Amino acid sequence: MKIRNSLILLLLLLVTAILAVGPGSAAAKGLKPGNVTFYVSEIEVKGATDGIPAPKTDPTTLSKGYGFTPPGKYDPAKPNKWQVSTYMFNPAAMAVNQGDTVTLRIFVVNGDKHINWVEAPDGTVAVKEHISNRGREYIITFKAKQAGYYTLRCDHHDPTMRAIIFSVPSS
Ligand SMILES: [Cu+2]
Repeated sequence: MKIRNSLILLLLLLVTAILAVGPGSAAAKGLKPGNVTFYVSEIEVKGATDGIPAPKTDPTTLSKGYGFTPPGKYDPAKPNKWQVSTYMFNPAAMAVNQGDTVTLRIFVVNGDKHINWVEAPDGTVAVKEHISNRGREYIITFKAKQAGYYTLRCDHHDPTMRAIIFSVPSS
């Protein structure tokens, strides 16, 4: 009986803890809008192998931003070697509170050119389009007036190169 009561108490504590930190909780609602800064890298992840046979992937059918270099085209000296690659933002998911002033300090690690902008939850432009080049840091700021998903986008590698900034509703 003691063990059962202890388990019930533990369960109640767990539920209370989950409710206390959840996005719709009083704790989240009590937060005042502030300034939030994220450091975001623009990176390319790639990998090549001749250790396994290449799939029959047609690179022209892949989503833009995904790359597949088939055997023979990757390295003529190694006819079985092939490569896959993708461009991405890191981190690709962030969270802020509605009303926060959001600063993204974006560093371009890979890719000579990206075309970046931020889309608001209602589809309007939160930050205008600008070209980003490798080796430079770009600082953009916007106020998360709306609740929902802001999207950091790259038109050059869309739709695969996107990052979500979730604006948690203030009420
Ligand atoms: Cu890009």
